[in-house]
Amino acid sequence: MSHDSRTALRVCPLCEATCGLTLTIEGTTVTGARGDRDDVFSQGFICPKGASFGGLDADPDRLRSPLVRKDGVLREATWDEAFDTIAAKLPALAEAHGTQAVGVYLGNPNVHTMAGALYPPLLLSALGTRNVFTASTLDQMPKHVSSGLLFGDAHAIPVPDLDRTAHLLLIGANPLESNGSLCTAPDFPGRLKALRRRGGTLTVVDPRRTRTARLADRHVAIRPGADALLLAALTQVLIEEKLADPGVLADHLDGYDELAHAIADFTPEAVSTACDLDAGTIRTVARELAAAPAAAVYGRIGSCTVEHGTLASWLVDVLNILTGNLDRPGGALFPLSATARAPRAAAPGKGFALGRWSSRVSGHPEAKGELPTAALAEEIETPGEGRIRALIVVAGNPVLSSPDGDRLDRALAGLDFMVSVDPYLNETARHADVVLPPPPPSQSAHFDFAFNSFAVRNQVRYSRPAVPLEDGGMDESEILARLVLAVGGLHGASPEAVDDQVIAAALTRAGAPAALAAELTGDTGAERRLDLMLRLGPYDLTLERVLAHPHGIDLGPLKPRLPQVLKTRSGHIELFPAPIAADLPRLRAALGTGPTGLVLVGRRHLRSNNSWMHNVASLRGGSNVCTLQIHPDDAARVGLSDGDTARITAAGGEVEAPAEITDAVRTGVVSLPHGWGHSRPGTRMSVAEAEPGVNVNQLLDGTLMDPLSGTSVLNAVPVSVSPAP
Ligand SMILES: Nc1nc2c(c(=O)[nH]1)N[C@H]1C(S)=C(S)[C@@H](COP(=O)(O)OP(=O)(O)OC[C@H]3O[C@@H](n4cnc5c(=O)[nH]c(N)nc54)[C@H](O)[C@@H]3O)O[C@H]1N2
Ligand SMILES: Nc1nc2c(c(=O)[nH]1)N[C@H]1C(S)=C(S)[C@@H](COP(=O)(O)OP(=O)(O)OC[C@H]3O[C@@H](n4cnc5c(=O)[nH]c(N)nc54)[C@H](O)[C@@H]3O)O[C@H]1N2
Ligand code: SF4
Ligand SMILES: [Mo]
Repeated sequence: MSHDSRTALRVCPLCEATCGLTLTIEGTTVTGARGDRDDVFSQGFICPKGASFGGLDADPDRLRSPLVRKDGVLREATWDEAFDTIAAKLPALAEAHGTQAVGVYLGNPNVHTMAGALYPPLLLSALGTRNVFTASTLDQMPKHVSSGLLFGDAHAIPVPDLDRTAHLLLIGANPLESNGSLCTAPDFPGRLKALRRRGGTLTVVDPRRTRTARLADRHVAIRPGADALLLAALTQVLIEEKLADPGVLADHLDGYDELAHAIADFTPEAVSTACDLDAGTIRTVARELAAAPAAAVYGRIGSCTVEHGTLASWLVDVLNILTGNLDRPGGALFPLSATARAPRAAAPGKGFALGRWSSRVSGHPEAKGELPTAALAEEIETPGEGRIRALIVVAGNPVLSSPDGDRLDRALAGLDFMVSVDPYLNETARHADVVLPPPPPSQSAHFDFAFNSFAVRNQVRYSRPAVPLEDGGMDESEILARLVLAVGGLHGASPEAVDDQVIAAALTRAGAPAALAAELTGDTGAERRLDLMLRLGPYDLTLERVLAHPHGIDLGPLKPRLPQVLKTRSGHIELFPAPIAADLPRLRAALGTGPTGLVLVGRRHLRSNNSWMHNVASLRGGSNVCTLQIHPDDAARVGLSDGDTARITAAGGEVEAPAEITDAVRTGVVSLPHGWGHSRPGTRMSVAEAEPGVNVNQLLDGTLMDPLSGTSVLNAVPVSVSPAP
């Protein structure tokens, strides 16, 4: 360590695990990152992405000032010019063409930033548009819908009690690469190993023999897309063999008899062909689940971004409920984060409504106020009243992350106006008229509003910026507050006024004295809002107290919270809600289906993240490559040798990638990672462009989706593969 170097603590924003980092800083540059051993939650764990924090932070391709398009060319501009341009264009467009003419796309990193949690809701209400699209309909929307229907609250997502469970049934997730999702658990791998060490068992359902599957007692290599059938059969076995025992939950359940009746024909024998699993294995998995002293069923991407994503997500919790594991230690529990609203007494709620409105062109029902991202392109392209003419993208790259990027790319080129809030000029932002770059993470404060509510332990940590904001930079909270003002006709007003308004409204809603506003501490509007949420939250905390604990405050293991969490109209868990019942015939129709050809699944790599970390040189190479994984039997049948260029064709188009022959994928299945395809002109990601890979989502035409949630089918997609000519 040189003389003028110092350290600073910072929670890592790069995945859902939220590890505490100790950054080494020379001057204003982050030169190193290691795990913070004293962090109350992560206790020193770090992965290669966290260790590359400095490289990512200092990436020379990061934009350091806004860009504004003049005469067709994006040029560096001042913040005033950027916001003046937005204020001159957007309100006028909405005035001329109606509020629906402005669309919004919110990408994944919004759940990783403070600004992304605090300001997008204000942006949406300032705009008043229903053309709201997010990465959720490429991801976890099925889980929100199933939780909404079961518990009356789309955000009430139970998480597996990893540290105390005796049995984990893990479906379509690969936490050894992803480090976990909708289950915030620093050192997920270590927690799985600890489960095995204490005599617990791990079953992994995945068409690939992943690193996670290799750790398991049992790997069930299911045919992709068939998980809802498997889960229905597990449920059927529990009921038929009288293994279902909801225990104390029985008092809070509606719909058990209807469920039992509806599921009766989904026997292991009936689903066996479609799942390509033998019936005996399915019965064994069900019996082991029922016999475990405490067990949790947990499903992620592979169970969500599929044709029956909502049914699979629902059945995951049906299994937790029927085995009495929901809401009990060692099972699946509802976290209570430090910024959650303090719990009220249990009482019936408003319930969860789906399809309150529909998309204009194809009539897709909304879910949680959102329309399917796969429908964004047609909403821009199709003439008529309500056509999207302007788009605001915050932290997103749908040209690579959603189906048929070429079509969306063309649609974006036809917009009247586009704003992108992004540190990179990526494949999507290249179409923007104004690009607003947030500062690098070292210069930003960090609080996990989203992930604390999915964490396997209640805890709270807050990091102030580790390095002062660079000259000419603007904090993302201020960027988004100014954007709210600019679109709402209040351009030029103080961004702090936005926060003051929110604080006043929150105090009124909570029935707290307005004078409390004056007691809030914090250097910024965002900090004062955090302080307020902590004070109104369930643990009687303040910002000051959290700041006094730089390694975090442990708030203890997850505790049972039922029936208080329930917000259904009945005040009960609605085990067999009507929209689910109406979708079940579609699953029944799938009983008869079997493999007809190759299907495509995705994969993630530990040293990458969706579409935006391919620009960090130190994370590239090795197995972090865009190859088509194919089983040796399939490779031989289609005539591919290892390293040959394979042509993959599907409904949305075709791509070519090197074949990687491996028996880690089961027969009948091929795998390509997503987030690649950095070959479009006009971007500024020089490292990524050098070895661009291909965009797997070009294989999709966007028509396949889970109808209840509007989530795109990204896994179990029919493809054909041949050697490239
Ligand atoms: N085939 C296939 N497609 C998939 C998936 C899959 O498994 N298979 N996964 C899907 C999933 S789960 C997701 S979440 C989506 C993700 O889809 P998106 O959210 O659309 O895309 P990302 O690649 O996460 O891009 C995020 C953008 O945010 C920017 N960014 C990074 N940090 C910040 C910040 O602090 N502030 C701001 N404003 N911007 C920032 C990055 O530069 C990047 O441009 O992709 C989906 N697409
Ligand atoms: N390193 C890294 N970490 C990340 C990300 C990243 O890109 N890189 N992305 C982050 C994001 S946005 C998210 S949402 C999470 C996702 O976290 P995970 O859900 O753990 O994501 P994946 O690693 O894609 O694992 C999905 C698994 O599902 C399997 N699968 C595919 N189809 C099926 C199917 O039909 N049935 C079953 N049972 N399995 C199937 C795939 O083979 C794969 O192993 O990861 C987050 N963390
Ligand atoms: S596991 Fe996730 S949060 Fe932890 S260091 Fe790696 S990227 Fe950061
Ligand atoms: Mo995601």
